[in-house]
Amino acid sequence: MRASLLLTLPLVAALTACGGSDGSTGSNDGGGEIAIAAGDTTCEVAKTTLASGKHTFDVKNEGKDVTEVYVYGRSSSGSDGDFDKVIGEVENIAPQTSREFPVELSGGEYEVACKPGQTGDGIRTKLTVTGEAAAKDDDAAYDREVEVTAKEYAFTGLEGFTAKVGEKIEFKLENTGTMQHELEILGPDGKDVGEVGPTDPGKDGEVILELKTAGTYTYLCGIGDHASRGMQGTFTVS
Ligand SMILES: [Cu+2]
Repeated sequence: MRASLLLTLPLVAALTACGGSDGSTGSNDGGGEIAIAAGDTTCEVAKTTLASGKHTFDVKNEGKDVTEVYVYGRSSSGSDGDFDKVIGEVENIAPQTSREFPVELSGGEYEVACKPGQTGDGIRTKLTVTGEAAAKDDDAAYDREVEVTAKEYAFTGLEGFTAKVGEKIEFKLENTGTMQHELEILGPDGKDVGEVGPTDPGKDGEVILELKTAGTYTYLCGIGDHASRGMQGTFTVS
């Protein structure tokens, strides 16, 4: 069934589709949402073979814990890579509520992960997408997310964090303290790579940074004397 689908897909149409596809609703599937039932120990995806194009997943949290759902493609190491590249996600789904998220999928293998408690690798379900593969793996907004918590006067979440050269990391800062904090990242040369700027107590912010050079990076809070009080550390990119 998959093979015949591929054969009937005109190559020319597939090649030109990215330039002029006439609408954001253009799912080759006839549209419609794909339901995901996310429980405390289950993650049921209503449809696990899809045509390439834009799809909307509709997540219902049937569990007792706040959950989040990711769609992962393979990492940059290609067909052998782990499923750890974030293609789409939705977070903070309270129990017994539903959230939707759109994902643009090119041909290939994917995994859906439901993460009850919003932690860990999640409960995984394979997803097969028929149609043309993406030209290169630039279709992800970022490769990985790391969650960092800031309060007086320490960061948590970056202990043991390492990255590969060229990885695009979303640093997500959550301020659980009682005053403003920020997360500044300096490259191996000591120059600014980027930052999540001053963030109010109880709020969060994020920045996507491509870690282009190998070496030791420094992170710190640049507000007042927070860095010298303990809000600083390092991680390695290799
Ligand atoms: Cu601070």
